[in-house]
Amino acid sequence: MHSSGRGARPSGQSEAAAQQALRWWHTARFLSTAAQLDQLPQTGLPEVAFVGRSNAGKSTCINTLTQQRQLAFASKTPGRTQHINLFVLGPKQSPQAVLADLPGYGYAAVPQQDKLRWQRVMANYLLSRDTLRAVVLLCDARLGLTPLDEALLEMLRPRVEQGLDFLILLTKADKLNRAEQQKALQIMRLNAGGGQVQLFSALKKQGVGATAALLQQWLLAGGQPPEQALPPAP
Ligand SMILES: Nc1nc2c(ncn2[C@@H]2O[C@H](COP(=O)(O)OP(=O)(O)OP(=O)(O)O)[C@@H](O)[C@H]2O)c(=O)[nH]1
Ligand SMILES: [Mg+2]
Repeated sequence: MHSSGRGARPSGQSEAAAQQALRWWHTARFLSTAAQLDQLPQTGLPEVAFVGRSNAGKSTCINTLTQQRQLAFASKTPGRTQHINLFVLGPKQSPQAVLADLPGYGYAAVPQQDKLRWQRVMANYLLSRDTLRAVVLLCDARLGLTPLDEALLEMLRPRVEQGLDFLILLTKADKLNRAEQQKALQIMRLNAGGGQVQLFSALKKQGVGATAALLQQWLLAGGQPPEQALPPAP
């Protein structure tokens, strides 16, 4: 992704692709919620998971991408919602993809037992959800990778090697000046081991179109056309 700087203006073509992708993200609607893996529906649809530390900006990012104010709830007590929430994307009659919002990790006030339980659910999800096509790791641009983020990257490595797409979003980029943003981007690119990195600000709408277009491309690439994913009409 090249147009990650705040001042960089996307070309006409990528601007059109971003607009089209944003219209697609806007179709997101709630599908289901689950506290455990075996409660998640098998949708057969390509899925993208949003993960990251509590307070990294996941809910805000999902609401910004989908242009819906309250699709993902920004919780008042961080780290307390230990559920996987699924949202579906695409036309109503022919859903095309699923967005999974995973609870944030690393919130200090969560009891140790809950933390361990949650880490197990998350590891299981990331390693065994067979429709998982892509993962977005959100990370505060000012903080960079924390040890828990690094543990998550390590856990994902085998799946990335098998073809899982992977994007690190540097959130709250508006808190950094231009030079700091470029530095954060460079450092993260070194750490991302070849994975994609994108500066993102919900406040300044930075990186929104580019992220929407990239994830849509990943989710729909090689996927079945929606007609074929549906059972035949009666
Ligand atoms: N300045 C700035 N603040 C942001 C941005 N995105 C999110 N925030 C703020 O960061 C805080 C946390 O955002 P959330 O979206 O609730 O974070 P979360 O990752 O969903 O947190 P959990 O649900 O606890 O895991 C909120 O106060 C947001 O307003 C951004 O782009 N810029
Ligand atoms: Mg949240």
